[in-house]
Amino acid sequence: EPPLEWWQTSVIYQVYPRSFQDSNGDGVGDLQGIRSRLDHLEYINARALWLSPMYESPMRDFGYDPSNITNIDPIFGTMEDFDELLADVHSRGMKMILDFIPNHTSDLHKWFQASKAGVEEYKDYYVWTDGNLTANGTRVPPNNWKSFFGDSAWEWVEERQQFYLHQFLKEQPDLNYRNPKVVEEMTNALRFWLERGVDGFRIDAVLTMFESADLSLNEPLNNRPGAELWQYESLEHIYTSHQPETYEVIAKWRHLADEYYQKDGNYRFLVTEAYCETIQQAMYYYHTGADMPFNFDLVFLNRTCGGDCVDRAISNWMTNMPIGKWPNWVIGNHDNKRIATKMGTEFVNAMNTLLLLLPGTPTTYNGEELGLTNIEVSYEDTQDPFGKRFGPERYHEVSRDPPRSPMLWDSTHSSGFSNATKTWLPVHPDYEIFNAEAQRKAEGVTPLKMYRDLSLLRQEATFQRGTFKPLLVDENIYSFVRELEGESLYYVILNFGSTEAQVDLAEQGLPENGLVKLNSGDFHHSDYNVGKEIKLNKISLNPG
Ligand code: ISL
Repeated sequence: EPPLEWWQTSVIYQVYPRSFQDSNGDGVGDLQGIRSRLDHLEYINARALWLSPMYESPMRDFGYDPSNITNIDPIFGTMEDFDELLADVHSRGMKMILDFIPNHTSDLHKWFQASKAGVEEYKDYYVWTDGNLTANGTRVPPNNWKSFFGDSAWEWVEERQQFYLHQFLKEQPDLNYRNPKVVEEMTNALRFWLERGVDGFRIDAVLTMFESADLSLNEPLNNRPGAELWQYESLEHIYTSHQPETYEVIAKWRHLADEYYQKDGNYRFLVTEAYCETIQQAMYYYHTGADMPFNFDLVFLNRTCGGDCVDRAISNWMTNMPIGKWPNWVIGNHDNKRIATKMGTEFVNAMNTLLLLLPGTPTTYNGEELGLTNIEVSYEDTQDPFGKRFGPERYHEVSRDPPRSPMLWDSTHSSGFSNATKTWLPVHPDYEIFNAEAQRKAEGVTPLKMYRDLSLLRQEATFQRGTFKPLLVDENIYSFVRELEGESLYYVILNFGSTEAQVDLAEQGLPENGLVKLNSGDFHHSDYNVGKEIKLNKISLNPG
């Protein structure tokens, strides 16, 4: 067996730069701030840092709308700050993954400005169309395509007398990947960052990179829940999502990444981001040349999900994954509610246990290692453009602000995140008692200490390379075995029910009076019942 690469053995830790650490007192996090918090990544044994966008941007979508993808936004610092952060990451033996946004740029990007003005060279950098002419002489969009953030995906431009496509905000025009110049420009941008020394990319919103060239109508869907609130749900996006041409572009980026790998022996990692309706769609991205597509199956679990439901989510990926590919798990990110809010705080440790002990690469969104809950953000304080669209009555149903609140470091002003009087999003109200420092120093088990221990345990060969087999599964219990012959065997048993459960593993074909003795070497804290003997036919487990 080939040795595992760094992206297989590391925990990937997502840092949302606006909310991690502010170093200059403007209430917004920045690169020097992140640099000053690298000890935290070491503490939890996260060896790869995925940096959400820090590119120059008007911040209509908080950086996912870059106006220059080879420059740093001044709110986050300078290119020098970036180089310093990267150097520090590398000097700790850690890796850095950038967020790469191929689908669109900001409307303020110089390419779009030139395209809008009809400058020959840039005319076809974006997706333009005349639209249809109505009887009364007005132009209307050519089809029913909807933007992810609502309404038509087409925006009229007086200057050019044409519509352009935007699958996200109208300030995020879609690039035209049928133009080889665009592929070349974006490939050069990747090269720019590879030359600076980054170790990989998270490729954003790959599902929308291509649209069918003949602008076919998307299929209307009747009665899908949420469609009245969110127009995007009223269509099946057959012609605007998951187009096969995506494969070729990502394969090209794989070649580029491999060029660098061959040069210096440091593997360059690619992970794609695409929410999929079917598991087949999700698996398609394993074949694009990316090392893996993010697996969002655990992101959508909620409080009503018991052991069997957890098992379905996990088996879905494990049984459909192409042979020879590598699994991965995600429980949260900057677009989704916090896991503690979705599942309840009592399931934080259970979720982090799944994340870290299942086979494959875990990705943790900053704050999930603390079991942070969503914050409530008033409509006045709402920042997310997606949330704002829905108005004061319903913004909370979709707003992505609640999981984007600042990291909680300690009990000082703004939890040590910033010394500004007002931070860009409110700091969680519980920060005085609930923060990283408190969880590190506490006597008993805390989500942070538990996370750290599991993350260290995950370094054992059995968790890296061992087999995986679901064991007892019922409406409460989800359990599995990790085994590496000649090394060790682990049972991981979790109770996703609401009351204490008695588990009899003897019924699962294990020796009736088998005893498991927890080995003190595995854990650092006394509270894990280290040394206590557990009978396999009588295990009592509290929920979580
Ligand atoms: O948010 C989602 C589901 O909860 C997604 O459908 C998401 O909009 C989509 O996967 C793309 O997300 C990414 O690109 C967006 C940006 O707003 C998101 O923050 C980013 O993660 C546009 O660049």
